[in-house]
Amino acid sequence: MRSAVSIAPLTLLLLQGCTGVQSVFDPSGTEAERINTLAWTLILLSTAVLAVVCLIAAGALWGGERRRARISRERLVIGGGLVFPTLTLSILLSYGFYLMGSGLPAARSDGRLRIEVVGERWWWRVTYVDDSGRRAESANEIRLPVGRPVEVELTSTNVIHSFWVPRLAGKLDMIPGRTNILTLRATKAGISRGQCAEYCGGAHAFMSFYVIAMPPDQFDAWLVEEADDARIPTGANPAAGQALFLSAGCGACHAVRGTEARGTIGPDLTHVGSRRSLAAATLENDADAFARWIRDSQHVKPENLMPSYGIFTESERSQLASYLDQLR
Ligand code: HEC
Ligand SMILES: [Cu+2]
Repeated sequence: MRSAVSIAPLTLLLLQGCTGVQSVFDPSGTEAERINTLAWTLILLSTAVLAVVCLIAAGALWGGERRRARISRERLVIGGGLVFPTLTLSILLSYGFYLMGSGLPAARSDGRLRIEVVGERWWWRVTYVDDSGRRAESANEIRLPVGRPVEVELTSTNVIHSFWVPRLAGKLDMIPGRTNILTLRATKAGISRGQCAEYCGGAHAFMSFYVIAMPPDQFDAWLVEEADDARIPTGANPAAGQALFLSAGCGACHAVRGTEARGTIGPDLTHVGSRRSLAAATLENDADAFARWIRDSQHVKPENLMPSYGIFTESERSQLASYLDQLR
């Protein structure tokens, strides 16, 4: 009894995992809803079977003479031990196939928004491709129009990663030289969190991202802005920050569209200030976080592929930070 009492709070802690931005039990996409239905069907049915088995076992152990005789009859052994499991497992298996089958991508359809996601070490390269073929590159965050199916093309240029947003769909591997297609359809507006689900070395544990599902008209307006070049900095600090950004060589790895920074090794920073997080959901996104990232990136996210920049003075760092922060 005492141990039961001390375990109770722990169970509550576990149950906390059932809600929130990264929970399979709190689906916000068609595919995840299917998985949730299947999971609950299996959990409830297997609980019922377990309860019946426990009852029979209790009868066999502690029941009276007549009950035990009934339990040991061949009918129960063949019926309960052979016919019942074969039948239920076959039905469940077919049900599982049926549910999962309806989640397979339909034939490749034109006019549908595509999002290419490339697994990098240790961040996500995200490119929106609209029906006219126009491309807009971004990183570490995915936006989706609620209710519209979106084809997400997954691949990698290095090692195997795995794309998993539990509230939207099951996980799918990102394999170099292969493109796997996942169809996402968000059913309600809101924020979900995704995580790389295949160990990929170094900073794997810090390879996460947010998915923001928004009403379709807002999404369309957002995508037009996202495809645009970066805004020209106004104000002394951001302007000085931009000059520093270009002269310090950040543009060798990063692109800021509309400037001569065209690097492709690191994330596209054209609209980095408008993202929810920095460095693949490692830091919140504000001016302080930019400054911290620049000075201490190797401490904040050990082994990531951007060097820490100890060379800047504090005021230079804050200029860089104010520049990046206004890249909305
Ligand atoms: C050698 C290549 C390289 C150079 C040079 C470089 N970076 Fe990076 N940077 C990266 C990589 C790689 C990442 C992704 C790190 C991660 O999240 O794993 C990154 C991430 C970032 C991010 C976070 C982006 C996001 O999407 O959240 C910012 C901001 C940034 N760098 C700013 C700078 C600034 C400012 C400079 C110049 C002082 C600079 N970088 C120089 C490679 C570089
Ligand atoms: Cu990984």
